[in-house]
Amino acid sequence: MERTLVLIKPDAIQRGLIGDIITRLERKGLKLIGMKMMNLDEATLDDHYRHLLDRPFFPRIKQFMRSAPVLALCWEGLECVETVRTLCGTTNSRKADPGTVRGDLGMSVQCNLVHASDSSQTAQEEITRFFRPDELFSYESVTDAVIYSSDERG
Ligand code: IDP
Ligand code: MG
Repeated sequence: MERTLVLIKPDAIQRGLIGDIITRLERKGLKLIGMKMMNLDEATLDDHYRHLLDRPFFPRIKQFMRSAPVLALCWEGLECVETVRTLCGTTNSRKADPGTVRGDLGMSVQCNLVHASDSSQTAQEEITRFFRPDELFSYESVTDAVIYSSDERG
């Protein structure tokens, strides 16, 4: 099974949307294997958003991401990197599809409620950035037998 990293961003924390966002991912059938509230420091954000270093809005997103704590979540599931990206919706919340987190709950590009890893490789890097190994939990999910077929469970 694949793993991915989700950050519930400061706007969602301020708006009281933690429960709504986690519920969507739980109800989808994903397994929560790590959860941690934290204040992000400059160095972590420089690393996490280094693909945007040259963009004019880079200082603004860092300031936004430090305006309140974030909730870091690690989820596990079959092809869950792509599945979670789909559930989050496109970056610009105004254009995100209805039914997605951003499409249902947001109006902004910057304040778009969630971060989700964009590839399996990025997910591994990001999980390591936000969680120590002992903060991730390996356990049998009793519902996997009805969430997946036997061949999908492997
Ligand atoms: P993603 O979160 O959908 O993967 P990225 O391009 O990786 O999008 O950008 C990271 C974050 O930077 C976005 O989620 C959003 O908060 C912010 N961001 C991206 N593009 C813009 C922009 O044009 N203006 C302001 N903020 C932006
Ligand atoms: Mg991204």
